[in-house]
Amino acid sequence: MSDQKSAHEGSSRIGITLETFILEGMLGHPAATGTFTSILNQISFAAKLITSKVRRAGLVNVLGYTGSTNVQGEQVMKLDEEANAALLAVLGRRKHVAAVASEELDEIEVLTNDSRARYLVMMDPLDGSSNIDVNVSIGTIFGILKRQDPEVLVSANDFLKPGVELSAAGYIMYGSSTMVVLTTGKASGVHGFTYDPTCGEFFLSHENIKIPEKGSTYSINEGNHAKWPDEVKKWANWIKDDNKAEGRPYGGRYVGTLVADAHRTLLKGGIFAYPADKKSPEGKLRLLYEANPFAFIFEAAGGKASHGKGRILEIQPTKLHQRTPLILGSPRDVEAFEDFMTGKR
Ligand code: P6P
Repeated sequence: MSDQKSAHEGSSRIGITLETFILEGMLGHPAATGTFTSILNQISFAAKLITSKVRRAGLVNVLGYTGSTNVQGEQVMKLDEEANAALLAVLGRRKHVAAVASEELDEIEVLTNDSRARYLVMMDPLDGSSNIDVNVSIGTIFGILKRQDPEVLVSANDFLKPGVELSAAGYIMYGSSTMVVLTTGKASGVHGFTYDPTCGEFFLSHENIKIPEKGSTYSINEGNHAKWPDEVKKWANWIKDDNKAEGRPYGGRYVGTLVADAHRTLLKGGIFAYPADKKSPEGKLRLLYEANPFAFIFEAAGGKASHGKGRILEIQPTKLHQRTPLILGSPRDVEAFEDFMTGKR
């Protein structure tokens, strides 16, 4: 066979738009179906709407804690409520999504019971809202699940599926630039798209993200040290030990926004951990719309996602807003954490 690659085969796809990437089936099945393409395009449209609000947050009085009115005297919604409203509005427009489970809503929001609505979306519309007022990166997290039986009225139970059943997952990070990172699973890979505000498009910037086997950074809120179980304290001391042969101590990095800490860990390797502790015996982070989407993404990128003693994606949910311990990262680093949690170390 000729070793002369065609121009297209040889050339990188960096620089094509998110829409082209999906429409040309590069995100694999089921993204290549019209319905799914539409949902992903709607989410990227919502990302543009939210970006514009996030970038102006400090100017139009849309701050994390204000309940005040803005300069026009309008009642200001908190940015997370705005993000929730924007996502519900765009997802409800084309009747492809039957219902949404959101961190902002106690119950699911039914968008339509039309049998053509084949998908469900779980989401954290604005993760890290406590960081809005100090201009630190925040984000949106989403998972997309196939509706079991479109002939049956949708209910909260339809969302209570293990994360292995997700059709797709992704996040939007509102950082120094706005990025969408998404996947439909290991076979299609994990891909990042960066927003160019001068033309209003997301361009492929990080094709086929793969997490390093092992990293050199750990990310945990050390302020919780006194509340951790002894196994976590032992791991935290070990990771900081001076052992050059084993690449320790690891560097500490902690933003306090899951999307930012997870994104850095995905790109650079290492470990992010929010274990259970005396204050949060079930863990702090939410299973359906924080842990599962990131676990799906990390496993698709060759990483691991654990609750400390097993896969996040195998947890059988029982409640919409249930919490879980969450450990994300390079395979070697998550395995080491699990060894401490199971007493092997
Ligand atoms: P702590 C933000 O409030 C959040 O939900 C996640 O984005 C983040 O990882 C975590 O809480 C930070 O929690 O207790 O360290 O402030």
